Amino acid sequence: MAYRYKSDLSFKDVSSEAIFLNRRQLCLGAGAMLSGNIWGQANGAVSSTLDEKPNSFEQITNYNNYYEFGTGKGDPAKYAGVLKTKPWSIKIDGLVDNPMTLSMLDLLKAMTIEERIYRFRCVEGWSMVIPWNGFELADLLNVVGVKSEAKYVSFETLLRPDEMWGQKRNYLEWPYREGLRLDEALNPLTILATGLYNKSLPNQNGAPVRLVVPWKYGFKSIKSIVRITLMKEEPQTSWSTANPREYGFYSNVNPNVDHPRWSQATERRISTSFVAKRRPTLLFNGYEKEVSDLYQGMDLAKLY
Ligand SMILES: Nc1nc2c(c(=O)[nH]1)N[C@H]1C(S)=C(S)[C@@H](COP(=O)(O)O)O[C@H]1N2
Ligand SMILES: [Mo]
Repeated sequence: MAYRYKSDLSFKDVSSEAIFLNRRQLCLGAGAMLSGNIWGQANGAVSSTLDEKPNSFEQITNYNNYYEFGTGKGDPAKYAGVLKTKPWSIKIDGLVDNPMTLSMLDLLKAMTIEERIYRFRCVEGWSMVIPWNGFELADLLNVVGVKSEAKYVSFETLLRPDEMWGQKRNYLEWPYREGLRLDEALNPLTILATGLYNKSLPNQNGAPVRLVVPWKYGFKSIKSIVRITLMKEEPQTSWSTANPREYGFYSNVNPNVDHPRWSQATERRISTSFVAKRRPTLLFNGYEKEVSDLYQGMDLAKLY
């Protein structure tokens, strides 16, 4: 049995919606899975214990960054609906023993979907708490087999300008690309998310499958993935290509390393209150215990 990370966030203080859905899922369990078209519904363990209230489904699905559908926070909710996410497949290639193209259904059959309630921090200075459903990226990489020369993982979003109108603008190089060092990709916190609040991932959040790396700034968590490539060299990424001084490859959440144009010492938790509440930014977004070993001996101000 693989070791499973237990989230420090739990259902104790979670909204009634989550508790309702979770119970419903337990009751429907087998039936829902048999239908085979409820993508991303949890069928595995629900991780546990904790103290921060998740943002509402409403907040998580209406305040987004997804530049393929425009740069406004409300644009993805408005425009992402046109993206066709069925059928969908992910190609896994590069330095792997068994390169393959997996359909979304194959992927969901092979993986155990669990719930992970994570803090989420955008480089712009806002944050949320999001109850994702998904599986560890490591589980998928184990299936394909990573060759020993592989040191990095590169991810690519779908390129389909007819549906993604933002791809006709050149504020970023398309398709959107991201990357991780292999040990970051294998960390048990790193997941591929297929749902949130026990529903299939809404298009604006990166349907049908997106990366979630909770200790890094949100732009590392690439949406609507169609390709994963194992590489020897550090991959090119969209944001560091666009502006290397402002967006580094690592982009770990760090209150002590400011963005060239603003401080990262505090953040604003998205809430319904009109009073702007700022809270201190946590090193590695509060996941220091789980990930600080990855960066032993590295100067995090230089390798930002
Ligand atoms: N393909 C793609 N992935 C993306 C983005 C994007 O524009 N395109 N935006 C990133 C940024 S800046 C953030 S903060 C998160 C936002 O995720 P959310 O909308 O689900 O909160 O997605 C990231 N993944
Ligand atoms: Mo972001």
